[in-house]
Amino acid sequence: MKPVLHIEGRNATNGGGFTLLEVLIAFTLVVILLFNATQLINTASKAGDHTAKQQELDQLADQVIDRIALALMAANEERTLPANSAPFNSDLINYETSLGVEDGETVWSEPERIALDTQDSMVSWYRNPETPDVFKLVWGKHVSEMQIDELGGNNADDNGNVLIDEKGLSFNIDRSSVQINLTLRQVLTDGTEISASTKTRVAFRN
Ligand SMILES: [Ca+2]
Ligand SMILES: [Ca+2]
Repeated sequence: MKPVLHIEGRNATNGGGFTLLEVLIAFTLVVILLFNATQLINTASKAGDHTAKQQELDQLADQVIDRIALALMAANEERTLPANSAPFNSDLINYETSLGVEDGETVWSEPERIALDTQDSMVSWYRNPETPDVFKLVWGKHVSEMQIDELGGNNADDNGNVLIDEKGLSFNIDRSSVQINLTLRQVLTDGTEISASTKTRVAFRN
């Protein structure tokens, strides 16, 4: 003989079940809890994304300024233009490096340039700039138009760093060294803006 399965149900009439109202309230609570949990996960994941992007941008700023510094270390003080000192500064630098000595004479490299291209927010390196033989390499992207808290074109030092109207990439030479300031800026897909600033001073070796 087959076993018979008895399921004892409860209903509102005998006082032991759930009313429709109770079910609705429970359902609403579950929906609210799920919504909050989802929001929390989204917020956490966004914060994680921002941290990762910020770290990437910080790293990029360090890499770009290291590359510029390495190039300018080999430059010659007297063959570096414009030779401006703070508060004056420039978003490009022209220089030549010593390749060695031949018959008692120093042999100089072809003219080189490192410059900010504000239209593309890039920093580029050039060999033989402004000639038909120009050779260009992009060294970094996301360069900010201006340094943080600096307003352009007002002939004033708005961010209190001694430099006037300095761009996202700026050079100012003090006798035998050059200070490089670099600020990168990036707008993320959710509209948040992040930035990374770094600076260094390089002594000319030649
Ligand atoms: Ca300034
Ligand atoms: Ca200014």
